[in-house]
Amino acid sequence: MKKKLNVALLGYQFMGRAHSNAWRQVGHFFDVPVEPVMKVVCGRNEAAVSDAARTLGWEEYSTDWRKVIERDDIDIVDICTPGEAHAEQAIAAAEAGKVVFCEKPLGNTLDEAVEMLAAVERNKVTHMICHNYRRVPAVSLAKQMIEDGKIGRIYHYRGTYLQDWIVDPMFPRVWRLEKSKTGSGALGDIASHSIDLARYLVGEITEVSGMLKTFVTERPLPGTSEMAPVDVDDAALSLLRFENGAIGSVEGSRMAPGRKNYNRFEINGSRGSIVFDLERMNELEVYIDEGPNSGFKDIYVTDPAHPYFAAWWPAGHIIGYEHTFIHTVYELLKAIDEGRIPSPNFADGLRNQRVLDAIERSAASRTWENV
Ligand code: SOE
Repeated sequence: MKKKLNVALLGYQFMGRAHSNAWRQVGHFFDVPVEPVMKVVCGRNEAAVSDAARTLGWEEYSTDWRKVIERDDIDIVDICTPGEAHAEQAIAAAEAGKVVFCEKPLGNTLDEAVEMLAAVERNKVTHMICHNYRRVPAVSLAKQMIEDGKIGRIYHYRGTYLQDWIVDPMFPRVWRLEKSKTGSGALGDIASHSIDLARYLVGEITEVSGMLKTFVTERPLPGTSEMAPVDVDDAALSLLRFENGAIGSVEGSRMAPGRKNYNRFEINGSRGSIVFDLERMNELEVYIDEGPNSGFKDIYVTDPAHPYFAAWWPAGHIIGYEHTFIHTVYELLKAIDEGRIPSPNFADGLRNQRVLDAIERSAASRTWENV
């Protein structure tokens, strides 16, 4: 019989729901080496968290995450709370010897991220950050192709992550628009994913020249007409220099009408190019230079031979956003079983946060900044 590991989920809103679904489904589709048990979900509001436990499939609920982390029967702590709670919760979980799985960005500040990595290393616990887009089959395929040298030496990375959910100036000032709760705006929330993909696919970023912009500086507090300041960026834009000589750019904006979850990258190398767009996530556009008749081709990444697809449906039966979390959790379970630290982990989270911090410094100084 497989070893069972009890999971505690902190936070049950959007990301918590995606993670709950992953914990529930992973063992149905993948041959998991250890079996996760959805033990307890935590939240501040008792009525809402008890409802979440019932609808999302958790055995128990609690309004006290500290007590849950102290429990001997909890093995994995999954952190899906707003950024302001990440550091305290992750450090407490590490001190209690738990596996720590944390949403991005790692902390609200660089200092928090430094402390979080130190805590998991000091306590020798398994740790992972949830940059789920690495686990889109088309993105994993892009990684394989780059590693196999298919597009040669990489010259350019262009990462673009655009959304439009706050274009309306009367959209309320929710927690994602408050620096004390979330650290930064589009920069940490979505550009951080493009930065993670840049690091995963191209390499380390060493220098940035960044710009941040808040177009709508006041918004109504939720449920009222009282206006409150917005102190995070609506849009973040940066040029990048990579250690391996490549150059690139990253853009995150929530002010791009019509762009719902447009997480796109284009990579150009000496022998070809690769393009990915999350809004067509089962496809990868690839150009390999094969002489005058070369052209971009669309690879339909749904074949059992493609990453993760053997676990799903026959070719052509597409998968979606939620599958990326299932794949991420599967990678975590394999790493736990094999006694190794999975990827991406808190060291990646810290490295990402150093890039975010450098972009903020550069936006303030209006000069290039080292990461
Ligand atoms: C924000 O709108 C958000 O939900 C991010 O927080 C997620 O990380 C991203 O994957 C989708 O957009």
